[in-house]
Amino acid sequence: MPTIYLLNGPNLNLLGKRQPEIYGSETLEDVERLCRAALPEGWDLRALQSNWEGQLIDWIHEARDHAAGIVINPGAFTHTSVAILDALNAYEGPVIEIHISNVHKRESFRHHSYVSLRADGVIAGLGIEGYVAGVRRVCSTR
Ligand code: CA2
Repeated sequence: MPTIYLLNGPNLNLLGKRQPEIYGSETLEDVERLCRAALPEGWDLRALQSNWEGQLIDWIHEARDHAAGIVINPGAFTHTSVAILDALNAYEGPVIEIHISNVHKRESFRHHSYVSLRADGVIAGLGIEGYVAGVRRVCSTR
């Protein structure tokens, strides 16, 4: 069964619990529920969140053999992590980068993304709808 890896990075476990003016009031559980609802028949989702860079990298390595695509919000690692970029470069399927907020409307340090050097698509500023669009895109490119 084709499986999408939905990866969320640091602090995104707080979604819906803090800073609703930036990130909205929906939780990560809501994200997973909406993404599952968007899956075509016969597809599966593996939804994972970690505050640890190495854990995210291990899941990206696992995705090499198990995932039909990766939908990833790397959180602040977006702007810092060559290691996550390297891991994604070793993955062959589609990669969609998601940001809940419009990072380009925010501080300049959020304007650069290492992950965008690999991502096949980048969605920013659509709130949690961006994740659903990312999942739909992976399904339609297969
Ligand atoms: O807009 C996004 O999705 C970000 O990836 C979120 C990251 C931020 O560092 C990026 O620049 C843009 C931060 C995630 C923190 O998430 C929280 C959610 C609720 C409350 C506190 C933090």
